[in-house]
Amino acid sequence: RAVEHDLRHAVERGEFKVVYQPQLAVDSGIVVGFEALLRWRHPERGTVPPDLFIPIAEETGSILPIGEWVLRETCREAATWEKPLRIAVNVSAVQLHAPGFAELVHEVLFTTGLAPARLELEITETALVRDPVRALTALRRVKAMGVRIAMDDFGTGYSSLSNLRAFPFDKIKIDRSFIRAVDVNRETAAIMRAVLGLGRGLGLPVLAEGVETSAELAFLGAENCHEAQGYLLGRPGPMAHFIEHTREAP
Ligand code: G
Ligand code: G
Ligand code: MN
Ligand code: NA
Repeated sequence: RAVEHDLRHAVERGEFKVVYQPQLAVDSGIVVGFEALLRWRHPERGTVPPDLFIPIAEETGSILPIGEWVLRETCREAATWEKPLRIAVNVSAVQLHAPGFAELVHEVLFTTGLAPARLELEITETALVRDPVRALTALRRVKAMGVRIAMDDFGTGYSSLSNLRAFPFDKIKIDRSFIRAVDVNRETAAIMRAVLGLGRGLGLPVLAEGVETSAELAFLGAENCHEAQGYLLGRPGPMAHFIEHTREAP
């Protein structure tokens, strides 16, 4: 496929960029960090969404140089921010299982000078199932450096609960399918309360993804959800955009 070939050269051609989406503390409304989201500007196709190219990059292995580029780019950028906010970076299963992943994280932190505690790696449950022993080893090694680990898309995997127990997560990111209409849907609200209780019991902060309405945000506030992210609070954008709007500037 043409996309495969183009992906292999996209890093060196400078076709990728990172956009940032703010993550806010629900009680204070203060921005506490940003999630880095990859965008590919293809010379003919225009902007290709990650849902489309990341699976291909994982299949062909080009996710390794791409993932390394994202990590380096975001750590370098975050190290220049005035406020020491957190930067969350998505890590694919292929990266997590590749030999040398922990060494790469260590080297990027050293080279960019970013404090390890400011880096959070977002790992989906599906990234853990391929080779759980190997995944656990890699996660323990990055955690030992002081890097934080968030479980991404919580609730959509096969064994969310056992994964929470088996892996050293620092945060639960609840999938946006559980936030939509949480203020009016009784089942969704019951699930959200249960997950928030789970987070409290385990001592893990919970972030709600995909918050789009103020009624959803009000529900999260009333139920003491720690953090939120979504179009209501800020769309993914270039860092320059946040620096101009001083309220969110890092
Ligand atoms: O930004 P958007 O909502 O289009 O992202 C779609 C999907 O692509 C999300 O599941 C997100 O986690 C994933 N994604 C975005 N950026 C990256 C990245 O840098 N690496 C990996 N592995 N996944 C990413
Ligand atoms: O899977 P992950 O959580 O990494 O993906 C984040 C994706 O969710 C990004 O592609 C981002 O653009 C998207 N996203 C962020 N906020 C919202 C929102 O409020 N609504 C919807 N539908 N998508 C969102
Ligand atoms: Mn994510
Ligand atoms: Na997610």
